[in-house]
Amino acid sequence: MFKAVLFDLDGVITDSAEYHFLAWKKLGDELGIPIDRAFNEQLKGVSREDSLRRILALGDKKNDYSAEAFAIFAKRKNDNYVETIQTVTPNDVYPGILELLKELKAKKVKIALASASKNGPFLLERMMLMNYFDLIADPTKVAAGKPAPDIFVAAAEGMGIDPKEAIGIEDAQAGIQAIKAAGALPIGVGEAEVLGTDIAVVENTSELTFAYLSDVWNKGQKEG
Ligand code: B16
Ligand code: MG
Repeated sequence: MFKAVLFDLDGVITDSAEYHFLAWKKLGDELGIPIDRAFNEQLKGVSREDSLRRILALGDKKNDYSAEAFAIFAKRKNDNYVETIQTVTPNDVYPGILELLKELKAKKVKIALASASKNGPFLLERMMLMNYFDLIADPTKVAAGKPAPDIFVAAAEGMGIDPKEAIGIEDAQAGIQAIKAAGALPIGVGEAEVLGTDIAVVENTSELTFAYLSDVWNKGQKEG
């Protein structure tokens, strides 16, 4: 049986992935770089700075700005994003997530946050979920962001658990890659066409019950 669940935040626990998208879109419009939802899939799970690099590359403006301008753009996006998440409440927790957290606690399965976001702790506080988490991996302390495995490895090992004994839940292509690279078992939230047909994917977080996770784990163990 799995010993831990490593949660992504944006797009898994709540709809903040949409706010990230809108904030990047606003900045993109200001820079004359249109960002659509298809391109946004490449930004999900990716750090603020790496996201901005990808956006500038998309607009062929990679070498157009100084380090100071780059920092100002990143801050402007974050200020905009932070403004939109001020009103998040426990009602914004995605369906089934609170129930899953409670079930995991009851079964003594460890729970960690493996989010790339520096705003993760603030959002957990707003949703009153902080107490469920045994550990919040610090994205500023890992050498490489998603798709590198570092944040998932830090989340599992920080709780004294081998990543191979953990399930990771993600809504991003970069995040699924990171979970696989860490050696944990991935479950995707979203569309199989986007996240991969080789892994378990749910369309809605209400499907993420303890029974479902156990089922995926047992199948994964047999196949692996
Ligand atoms: P911040 P996750 C990621 O969070 C988001 O998916 C991504 O869009 C964002 O750029 C990244 O966090 C950094 O967030 O700018 O708030 O530090 O999906 O890993 O929970
Ligand atoms: Mg995410």
